[in-house]
Amino acid sequence: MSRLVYVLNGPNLNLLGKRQPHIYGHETLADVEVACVALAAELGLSVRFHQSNREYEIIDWIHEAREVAGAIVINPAAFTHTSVAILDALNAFEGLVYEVHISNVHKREEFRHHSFVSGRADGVIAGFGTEGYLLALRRVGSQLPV
Ligand code: CA2
Repeated sequence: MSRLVYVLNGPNLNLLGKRQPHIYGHETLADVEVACVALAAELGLSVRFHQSNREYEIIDWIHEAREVAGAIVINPAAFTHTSVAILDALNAFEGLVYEVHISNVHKREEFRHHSFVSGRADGVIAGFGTEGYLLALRRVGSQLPV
């Protein structure tokens, strides 16, 4: 099983650190990428880190991951609550899937309480800020064979 991990980010996460810091914190997505790449190196993982505002691009990366990756860490952002297409793509991926949310979606509006992706995810992290990505990577590191 490959120790390559796709870290995928959904719509508007390119604004991380630039708006709504009371909800999503001060770190930018570029900061998160740097932290993920550094931790991955420590854990003997490699990372491909992507963000898109377009659902089809996220689906295409999931398809790509099927061929090369052992795990996907995904923050689908608003697509979490709407996208059967992302769920279907993840169901066609055989490796580990961890779902990450920066905020605690269960403490927020009712429409954020349901996730299509959780029906496939092997684990879900919500409300740990951007540290959630690193926690998910640590779990990938301990779950994938060396
Ligand atoms: O808490 C999370 O990580 C979310 O996936 C973030 C999504 C939201 O729709 C989910 O319900 C929970 C929103 C991402 C938008 O990110 C922004 C970051 C900074 C400023 C504006 C938007």
